[in-house]
Amino acid sequence: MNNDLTDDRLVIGGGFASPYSMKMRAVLRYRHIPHRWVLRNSRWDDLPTPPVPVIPVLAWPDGAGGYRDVMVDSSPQITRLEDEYQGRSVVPTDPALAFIDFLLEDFADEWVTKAMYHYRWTYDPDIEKAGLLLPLDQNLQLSDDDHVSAHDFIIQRQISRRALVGSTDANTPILETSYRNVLNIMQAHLAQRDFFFGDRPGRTDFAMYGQLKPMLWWDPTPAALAVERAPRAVNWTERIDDLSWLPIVDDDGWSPLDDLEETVGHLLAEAGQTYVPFMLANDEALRSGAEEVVCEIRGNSYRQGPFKYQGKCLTWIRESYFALSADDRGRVDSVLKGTGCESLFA
Ligand SMILES: N[C@@H](CCC(=O)N[C@@H](CS)C(=O)NCC(=O)O)C(=O)O
Repeated sequence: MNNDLTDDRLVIGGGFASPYSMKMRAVLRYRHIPHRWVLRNSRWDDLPTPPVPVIPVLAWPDGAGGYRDVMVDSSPQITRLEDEYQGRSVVPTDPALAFIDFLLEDFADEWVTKAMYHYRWTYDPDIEKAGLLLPLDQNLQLSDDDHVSAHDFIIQRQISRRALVGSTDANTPILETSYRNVLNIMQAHLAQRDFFFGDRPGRTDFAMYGQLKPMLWWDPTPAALAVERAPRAVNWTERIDDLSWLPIVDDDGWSPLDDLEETVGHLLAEAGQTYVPFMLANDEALRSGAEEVVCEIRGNSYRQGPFKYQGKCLTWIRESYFALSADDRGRVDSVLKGTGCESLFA
């Protein structure tokens, strides 16, 4: 129960180790949107249960101690915040650039997340750390006995879900290669610019940060790899967490579409070789009712169960692409040409 009826700040309910929670908290901080952070399922959590029980949850207070609305899913959350709050926008003013940003946001949310889940629930030091720390989000005074059972329960449940997101022994080389490629690209990119699309962060920055914070900052196995390969990305992750200090002037600071860093092209090509074949095969499997998604990724076969939400994501990407003016679509096409991403719209 929210006892302070004058507190009309948005509420974000999430967890410290949850990539999408970190993504959305960073957006709220950067945009100077007044908000209150609540650890989901802790004793401060008075949020209604959303239709799908995932985090982060955003909730809008009703001024009477309750909430007038609640929603999940970080991409539509960002879009709604853009409609409701002015200034420090995370959406580029050029619709063609905004589309490229939206596409790479989805690459981070729906593909890079596989590496995140994979590293956390595959290697012993990562499993042990997450198993010990995750239950404490809900209750810092958990008894030692309950801590042991929560540790065991969460480890067992999360490991049993590995295959659902594609973290299997057979897919391991594909996921780990892609993680290393993303690190290399970011190390090179950040040697030139502070953000993916210039001097201010877009949706891709926050989505990538959401997935990289666990991997570069929290989970020991991927973090060690990152310090060695991509120290700039490690430092970048620390910055994106709270960009409330970053000066932003009106709509300034976005790169022109015809002058993007070469490394943005490399990131699109990474998406084109991994996320794109997966999203297309997933869509195909959802349509045909197949039990398994099978696709070729860099000459290896990648398999996992179909994922409904990712079917929705593909629909949203296509809708945004076809909503562009013919001129903007042409400009987008020239950026995507040869990256593999163009197959999404074939
Ligand atoms: N599509 C959602 C994904 C949110 C999500 O998957 N959250 C995970 C944790 S980061 C979750 O709540 N999983 C439910 C569970 O583990 O029981 C978004 O973009 O925010």
